[in-house]
Amino acid sequence: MHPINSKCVLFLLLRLYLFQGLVPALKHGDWGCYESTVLMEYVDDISEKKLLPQDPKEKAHSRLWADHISRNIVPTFYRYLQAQEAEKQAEYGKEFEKQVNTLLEAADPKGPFFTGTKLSFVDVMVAPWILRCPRVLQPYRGWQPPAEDSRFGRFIAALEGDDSVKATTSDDELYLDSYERYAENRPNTSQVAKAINEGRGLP
Ligand SMILES: N[C@@H](CCC(=O)N[C@@H](CS)C(=O)NCC(=O)O)C(=O)O
Repeated sequence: MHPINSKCVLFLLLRLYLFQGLVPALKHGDWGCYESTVLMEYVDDISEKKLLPQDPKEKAHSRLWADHISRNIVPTFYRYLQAQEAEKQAEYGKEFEKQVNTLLEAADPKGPFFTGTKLSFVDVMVAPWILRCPRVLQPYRGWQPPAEDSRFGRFIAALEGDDSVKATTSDDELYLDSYERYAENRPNTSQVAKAINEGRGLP
């Protein structure tokens, strides 16, 4: 592609995404892209240390469960947090727990991570939502931590103790502040909140 054309394409891509107002988006040299799963795969492709398994079937297994996170865990997290009636909060709280357990049933039984002893692709995809359990769901929705020796309890401890996860985790105040508007289901809060309220798929 002619350099001027590639710059135009990049500009349009970033403009388009900035216009949509969603993160994450990535600019790498003269190229840019968005959508968290796509970006995760791109970063894995250009990294020496791989997070996705190299065996094609194991790789497909990880992709399948990364899809479960986007399709089920993330929307249920928001439904649980945005629900205002106690009955709905209880219903979505159970649904959220069910979706996390479904993921963990597909994981390596010993773990503590999804594919075994090392942090992998699926762990990185789900970590932000698991970290938000004690930081957001517990204060706003009374989420209860699982038993420490359960598969979920060991999974949380492993994620919380991982150096890469720690290096990319904000302080508790920022989580509380950022998610207050979702917990109160304030109107015109975000595109994600609007999609949940309208029963649509997430952007
Ligand atoms: N499908 C997109 C969704 C991105 C997304 O929902 N981003 C949220 C932050 S985690 C956002 O930008 N929210 C702003 C809004 O809802 O207006 C992805 O996976 O990258």
